[in-house]
Amino acid sequence: SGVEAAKRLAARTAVDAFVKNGFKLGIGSGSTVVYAVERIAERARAENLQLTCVPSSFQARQLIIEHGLLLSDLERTPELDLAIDGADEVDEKLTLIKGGGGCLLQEKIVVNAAKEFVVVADYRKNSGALGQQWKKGVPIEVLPLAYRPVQKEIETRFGGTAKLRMAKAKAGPLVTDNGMFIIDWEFEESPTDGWTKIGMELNNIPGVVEHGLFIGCAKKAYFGNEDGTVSER
Ligand code: DER
Repeated sequence: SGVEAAKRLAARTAVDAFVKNGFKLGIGSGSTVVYAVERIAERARAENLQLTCVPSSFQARQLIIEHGLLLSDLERTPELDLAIDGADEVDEKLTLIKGGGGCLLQEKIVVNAAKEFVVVADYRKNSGALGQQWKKGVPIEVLPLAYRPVQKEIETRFGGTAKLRMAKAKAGPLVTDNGMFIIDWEFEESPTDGWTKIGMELNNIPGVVEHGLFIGCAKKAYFGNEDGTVSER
């Protein structure tokens, strides 16, 4: 499909531009990063690249293993050269919403451990301001016991609607790789003075483990377009 081809194009372009021999890589989660891992494995074989890969989810761990790439972890490889991951939305300043796939906690830790972070996405994620394209809100990882007070505090302090994310293939709430719940905070409008202040306040709510606003992390974003071109930001 047009979207899948666009994801693949962005992923392959980013891998070819940034992945170098000897790199310690942080591997993101979701559907776009699958194409990046495919290209990484292709290049590793063709160019005999020595790479070490650290996953940001069970899914990423499976991808690394399935593609025969050297699997490591943050305990053995705490400093990464490059993290590659998708996003749900990217604004003009490269502020991201992530967590649509429920993997934001480990993703943010892996991104933070990397010298550089490159986003790979299809054209639907290319946005002027958060909320213009992505309508499911900011994912927030919370301790299960605290989800109700956290919901109330978010709505009281920031407005909008804070919804507990329910599982699709399981009865009850979605449970993350870390045993947490996710609240999707559907905010009313993008704050004109930027997301930094809200990001810090969200992190200070007792029971919030992490949120899906990635502010000032990404070095570059590649967007695959429907016409077969790639846009960069
Ligand atoms: O859940 C996540 O953070 C994923 O990276 C998500 O933001 C992007 O997933 P996609 O590549 O399947 O759209």
